[in-house]
This record gives sequence, C-alpha cells and structure tokens, in this order.
Amino acid sequence: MALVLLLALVVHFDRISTQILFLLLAAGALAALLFLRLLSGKTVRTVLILASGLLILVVLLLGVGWPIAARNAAYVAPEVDRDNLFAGRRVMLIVPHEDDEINVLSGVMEQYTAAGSDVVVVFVTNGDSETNGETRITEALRATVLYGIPEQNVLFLGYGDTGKEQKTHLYNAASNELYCSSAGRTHTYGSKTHPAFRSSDYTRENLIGDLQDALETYLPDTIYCVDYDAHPDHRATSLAFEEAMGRILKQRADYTPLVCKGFAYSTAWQAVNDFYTDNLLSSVDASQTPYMSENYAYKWDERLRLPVSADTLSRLEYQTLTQRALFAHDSQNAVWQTGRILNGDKVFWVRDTSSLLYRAKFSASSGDTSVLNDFKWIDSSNVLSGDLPFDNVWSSDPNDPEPSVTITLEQPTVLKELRLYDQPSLTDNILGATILLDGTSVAEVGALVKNGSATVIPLQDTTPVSQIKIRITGAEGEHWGLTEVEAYAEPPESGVTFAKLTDEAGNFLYDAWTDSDGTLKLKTYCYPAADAACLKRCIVTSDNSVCSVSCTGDSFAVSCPVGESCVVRLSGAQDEAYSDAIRVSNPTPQARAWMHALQWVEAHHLDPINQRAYYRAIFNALTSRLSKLL
Ligand SMILES: [Ca+2]
Repeated sequence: MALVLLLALVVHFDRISTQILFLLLAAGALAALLFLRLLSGKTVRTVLILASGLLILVVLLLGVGWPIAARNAAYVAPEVDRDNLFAGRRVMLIVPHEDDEINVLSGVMEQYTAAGSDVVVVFVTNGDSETNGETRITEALRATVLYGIPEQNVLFLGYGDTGKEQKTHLYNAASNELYCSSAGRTHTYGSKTHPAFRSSDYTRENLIGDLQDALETYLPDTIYCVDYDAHPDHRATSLAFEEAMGRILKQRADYTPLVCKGFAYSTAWQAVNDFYTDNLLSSVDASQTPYMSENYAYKWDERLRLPVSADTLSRLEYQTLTQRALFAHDSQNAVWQTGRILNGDKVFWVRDTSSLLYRAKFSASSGDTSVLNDFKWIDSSNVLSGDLPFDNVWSSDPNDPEPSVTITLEQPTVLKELRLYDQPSLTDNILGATILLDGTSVAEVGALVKNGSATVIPLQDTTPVSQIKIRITGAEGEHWGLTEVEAYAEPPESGVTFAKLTDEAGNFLYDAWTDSDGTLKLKTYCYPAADAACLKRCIVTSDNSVCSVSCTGDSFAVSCPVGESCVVRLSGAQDEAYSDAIRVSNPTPQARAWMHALQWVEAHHLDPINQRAYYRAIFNALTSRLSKLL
C-alpha cells in the first residue's frame, strides 16, 4: 500500500497542491499512529509508521531539498535588449509532431512572446501512430502555454503520423487520392475542445492546401519550419511547406517573409549530449549526420545562429524551461533529451523569398521547367526512403543539341544578382553556362556549386531586362540539371542584425565561468557574418573594477579574482543592434566542486526530478499496456 502511494506520489508530483496533500496525509497518519493507539498489532504499526515517515521524507526531498540544493544553478545573465530581433513580429512555426516545437524553436519562441510578438504554432500531424492523438494535442497545448503562446494560436492540421509499418506516405500519394493513416484515420481531427484547423479528407492536395491556408490566414513575417530531416513526416512537412510557400510566392509580389529552416534531429533530438560543461556549448556541426552531409545544400558556415533566452538556462537541466516543456509531453519520455536539445544557440538556414522569378514565365529547349521557380531546392518521390532527395530537377532531353532555359520577367527590371542551383548530386553537375540578358551574353559561368547550394552570379547591368537565357555549355553525369533559378533586383537581406559575445571557440555565452586561473578569452560574433567591421565599432567594458578586460587583436581577455564576478558589456558605437552583455564569474573551488557534484547527480539520473520522470515513464508504459489488454 505504501509502495503504491509512493509510486503515485512520484508519478503525479507536478503540482504544489499534490505535494501539500501528500505531506498532510503522511503527517496526519504518522501523528495518528504515534499518539493514538489506533492499531494494536505491533508489526503492522511499525510498518505503517515507517511508511508514513518515508513518505514525508520523499515529499521533503522532492519539494524542498533538491530545489534548495540546486538554487545556485540558475543562470544570472544581464538583460540585453534584443527588440530588433524579437519585437513586433508575426511568427509562424511549422512542425510535424507535438514536441518538435521544442526541438526546433525552444529558447527562441519565448523571446518573441516576451517581446510582445505573436507566435503561431502549426502541428501538421497529431503524432498518433503510437499514442492517442487527443493526448498529443493536450500535451502540446500544455507545452506551448509555457512559452507564452495562447491556445488560439496553436493550430493542429490533424493529419496522420507515419508509423514504422507504413508502405506509402501521404506526401507522395496522387493529388486527390484518399489516404489512410497508420492510426486508421482518413480525415483531419482535433480534440474535443480544440478542433482541427480545417476539416479535410487526407489527400495530398488538402495537406498542401491547409498549409497554404494557414500561411495566408496569418501572413507571418517570420516563418520557422523543419527541414529535410531524419523522419518521413519531417521530410514531408518540409517539402509540403515549400510547395505551399511556392504557390503563395507565385501569386503575390508583396509577400516576402523571412523563412528559416532548421533541423529537429541532427541539431536537437539526436545532437551531442554536451550539456554538463562549465559553459554551455553551441550547436555542433551536424554535417556528419546523413541529412546534412556534403550532398546537401546547406553550408554550416552560412547558418543563422540565434541567441537563446538566457533566463531559461541553468547549469542543471531541471531548472530550464526546455525541460519543463518536455515534461508536458508525458507520452514521449522526451525529457531524457534535454541535454541534447539545450544549446547556447539555435541554428537555421535562411531561404530568401524576394526572387523576381516566382512570377516569371519559363520555357526551355526541352525538359520540364515547372520545377525551376517552385521554392524547392530538393524533392523526393519517396519520403519514406533514406535516399538522397534528388528529384525536382530540370534537365534537357539527351539528344537536345543546345540545352537552354529562357525566362521572361513579369516586367523589365534592372537585375543585380542571378542564382543558379545545381542538382545536389556530387556526380551529376553542370560544368559551364552562358548567361544572356535580352539576347546579349553578359557572363560565362564555370562549374556550378556541386552540392546544390546557390551559385551566385553578380550582374553589373544598369538597364532594365525583360528576358534571361541560361545556355548550358558543359555537364557531367546522366542526371545533371538545375533545381531552381532566382533573380534579384537587390541582393537579398534577412534583416537580422546582432552581435553576441562568445568564447574563443565561438560558443555563445550568457553566464560564463572563467578558467580556474581566473581568465576567459572572448570573441565577438556578428550576423550577418559579412559585417566584420561591426567588431571595430564596438567597445567592451566590465562593471566591476577588480575584473579587467583587455583587448588582444581580435579577441578580449577578462580577468577576475576568485569569488568575483562582473558584467562584460559589448556596446555598438553606432548601432545598438550590435550590443551584448554577459556575466563572467570566477567561482571558488568549493562552489565549482558543489555544482559539479549536483550535475553528476542529475547526469546519472539520481536526482528526485529525474527519478520522477523515470517512474512516470514506467507508469505510462504499464497503463498503456493495461489499456490495450482491457
Ligand atoms: Ca525547384
């Protein structure tokens, strides 16, 4: 009986009211047993006294002991005004499954809501291949509210989650073919209190249409979406979003949102578990994982790194907002991934949306040009397979003597930049092309960038142009081709500008410890990276006279005596966007040792919070097995 009570206590220990209830019950029982001779059997009485004593101890340990012990683990980071990044925005986050919102945008979402921006989260599937969809919806609403997102801003498109046994995927089905999900559903659904965004049959066309509808209803100026990732639903969500976005960009010239694509697996769920370092590290280069290999178009050096919210960081996982949100997704045991998901930055790749060619007319000497302005760099005819996504390519007929693409612009325009995207295969490549503007040859282009990244061709002309012709003069491999062509009247800009203080290796810092010798080397990160001059315009200062900051070349050294700390401030001399502030401290050897001990306890799942997650996982597994039996 006592064991059952203990298990129930540990499993259902979310609320302070539960803690108090258990404390009162146990204390009452103990008092009754001690002072009133309720039971005469000596053994039974002793066992009950011990059980209620143990219950009191567990409650005190869970509710009081650990929080007090871990109090100093929270980050103390100075406020930095990042309104230039996070205020006045309409943000939409598009993810496949409930809990992917944390993988993709935790640490960032809360900065938008705190700055007063609107954040809308779109869940494409109900995550229902192994768990009840309504449960996933309830959990997602519990998590998103922690990030300050109101319930009406959480949209469930209500499509099916793909299980391991599925042989086909909705994304690759025929346009209007009715699809049956692994949960046996054929129509979108929500929960009793939160209906699906649209009532639609499961067809490929409805999936793209519902996404397009969500985008056009809210017209977000900032969009975050998962990219071609290690799960079929992630790949499908990425491609379906791009298809919906391509349709919108073809219709309207006035809509050019900031689009940021990121990964839920390689930089979060399956990232390196490097949380218990003295200073939190940034996301690690994920190029070793299959979906960000050299065959893929994103370059690690070109990633957009966003600072995470410092007030949700801590040297212990349990104090972070990320872990609280992962706790809300009970059915997923997601809480074990906190150490991988938490990083000093969140990384994305910006997809420009201001190309003039979405509304241009394409023709070619031969081949299908419809793929060349659809906003997709890659596509896959089977998202279930792990094959590299090499579909979505324009190529000429093998016997075409002079392959070329001709593009007629909506109206004559002075062009500053042309971008060609080669098929991402490393063995099938375009080796040369001639660019003609209104019939005049203006550029001879050599081999295009092989991995599918943009080959940027600056254009010098000052006269308006009506027609672009791309003549292919050399190629290798059977499947060479172009996946996209973009043209710009001005080189595109993301509008994102900020600076961040980092350690020597480039990790973003918020509340940093010096080395044991009392020094810490700092550098400055600027976005866009091209703005190297931002460093020269900045001043770095310390607010504590016993801690000094000295400049050595392109880095700074902070020096702090034992037990001291200071706020190091980077001030933009001309532009306030280029400013940052971090706390640097040199804890005593005892303080360092105490924190390392607490981290060791948590890392080995010996702390009460992790124990609770552990028992809750067992409890959930047992109840789900029982419910299947009954
Ligand atoms: Ca394309």
